[in-house]
Amino acid sequence: MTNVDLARLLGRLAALSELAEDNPFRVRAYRRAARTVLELEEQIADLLERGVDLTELPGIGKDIARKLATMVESGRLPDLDALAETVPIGLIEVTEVQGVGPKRARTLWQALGVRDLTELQRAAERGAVAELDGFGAASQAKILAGIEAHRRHARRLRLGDADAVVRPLLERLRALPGVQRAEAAGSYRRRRETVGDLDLLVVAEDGRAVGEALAAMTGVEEVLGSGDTRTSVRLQGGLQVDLRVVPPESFGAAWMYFTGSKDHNVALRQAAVGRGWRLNEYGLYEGGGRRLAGADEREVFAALELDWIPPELREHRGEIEAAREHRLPALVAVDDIRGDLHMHSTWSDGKNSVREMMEACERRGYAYMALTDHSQALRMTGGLDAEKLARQFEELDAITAERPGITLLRGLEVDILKEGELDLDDAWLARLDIVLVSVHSLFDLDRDRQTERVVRAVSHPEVNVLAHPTGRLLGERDGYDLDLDAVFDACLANGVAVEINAAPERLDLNDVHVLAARHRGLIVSIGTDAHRVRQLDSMRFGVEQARRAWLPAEAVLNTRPLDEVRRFLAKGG
Ligand code: DGT
Ligand code: CA
Ligand code: CA
Ligand code: ZN
Repeated sequence: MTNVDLARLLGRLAALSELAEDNPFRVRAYRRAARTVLELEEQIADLLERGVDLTELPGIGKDIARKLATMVESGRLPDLDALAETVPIGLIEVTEVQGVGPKRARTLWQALGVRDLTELQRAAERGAVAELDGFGAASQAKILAGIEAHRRHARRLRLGDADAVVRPLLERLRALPGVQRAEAAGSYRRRRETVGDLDLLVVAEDGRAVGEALAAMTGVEEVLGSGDTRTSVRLQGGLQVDLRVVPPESFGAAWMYFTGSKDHNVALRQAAVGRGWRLNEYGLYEGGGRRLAGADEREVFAALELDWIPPELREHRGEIEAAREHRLPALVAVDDIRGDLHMHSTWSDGKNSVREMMEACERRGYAYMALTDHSQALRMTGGLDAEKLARQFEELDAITAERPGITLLRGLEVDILKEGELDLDDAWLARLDIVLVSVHSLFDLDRDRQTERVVRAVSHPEVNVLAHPTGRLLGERDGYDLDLDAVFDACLANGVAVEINAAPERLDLNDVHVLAARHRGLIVSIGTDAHRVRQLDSMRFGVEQARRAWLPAEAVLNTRPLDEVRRFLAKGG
């Protein structure tokens, strides 16, 4: 069980306890513990394995420590199972609907027998909610809208999780007899950070057979609909898949249409209409009906006198005008990356040794890498103080002496302390090749104080990169309240790069923030924050978000050759 799983179970326990009208202090304690777990850098499972006493963590007492150990051991939380006998588990989702909350959920359950979201929707649609004391027609309408919104948001899957499903699924489809082509479209192809549902396109002789094969695949939980050209299924874990079978002469047009985005499509269609033509998912047609293009995307773009637009840019942010004027940027690509500037080793909470991380980076063909373990304030991670750093340097001297293949930059991910002070003294900061700074505590400070804190940290002359600048965890935790404009200004004034943290649960900065950063002229560093060798693979997720922000390779620090990176780190340009 990961920390996210553990926090989710504790959160559910808190919600059910509250619905059961349990002691409010206990409810609060569960919530607090869930947050502590979520904000931890190191996995609870690893802490337990090392024999760390969990009660040392803030907000974790003996009782919750025991629960955590049970969950890690068995994957279950018996108290939650017991409570679920008396309170319907589906009510938790009801409490999450805007305008409901635990008190009202309890009322809806006891007065109307509502046990889950669907039952609440039915009760509201037949008008029963409006008749309850303290509800009324307005609040019933609000609840219906809330259910709709909840369904829209709560069901989005992180891109990284979608990838794990989609890649094997496409392979299986491509291996089916009679399938000529199978591709993903939609937000997945545009590499949005989360995916609502998955849109797949297939060229095949027998559409029905492909649909049936999809429906029969392992991992498919429910078939929502099927026909000759379209099949919809829901996978375990909730992702909905819409598969469409298209004729080869329409494939390009269909791929464009279902890749979207919707706003991009609308603008593109207007471009066709402007010439007296028609563009839809079947092809591009002259007014008289003569077909101009359709089989191939590039052919359709070319017929419209547009350069081909990479899917990541199809968000209606000026890409069509840029394609017309041949000024789309050459977007950064994974192959442009020459090094990874954020990673951890067993010196703090990483799972692989420095040597293993170096070998893995060398295998990737990187010219350089930065080792950036945590600083001492993150005690649970075994963060480094000056004394430990000195010992690390000795090991690094020995390793670099034997490995000429890749350059190791000596770094640290230095914690930003309460008032923006740094968690290492200046003399040691000066000895590092690269200094990352980041916030790992006091997420709740008000906007002004949080902003001041981060601005002060990046204004320190030894700082090079602001790592995971907003602190958000996708789908789990919003970023801290921060005036990013002010932070960006301070970074620019001090020669500090902002990070795209490529870990799929972070993607921080996001695409929109990166666009803003780039407009200000900031340099972006893409770092994986890898805590084990395998996570070095996350680089591509960071690159994809950079592409969504229109970044060319020059805007990304770690596409540059080593001497230029060193010059940047020395604040010489
Ligand atoms: P998602 O699934 O919420 O992450 O986002 P998308 O972009 O994958 O949206 P989805 O699955 O509803 O539709 C896939 C694509 O199909 C969408 O990006 C554009 C196209 N599309 C869907 N509905 C419409 C529409 O009403 N008009 C136009 N022009 N295109 C549409
Ligand atoms: Ca979709
Ligand atoms: Ca769809
Ligand atoms: Zn980190």
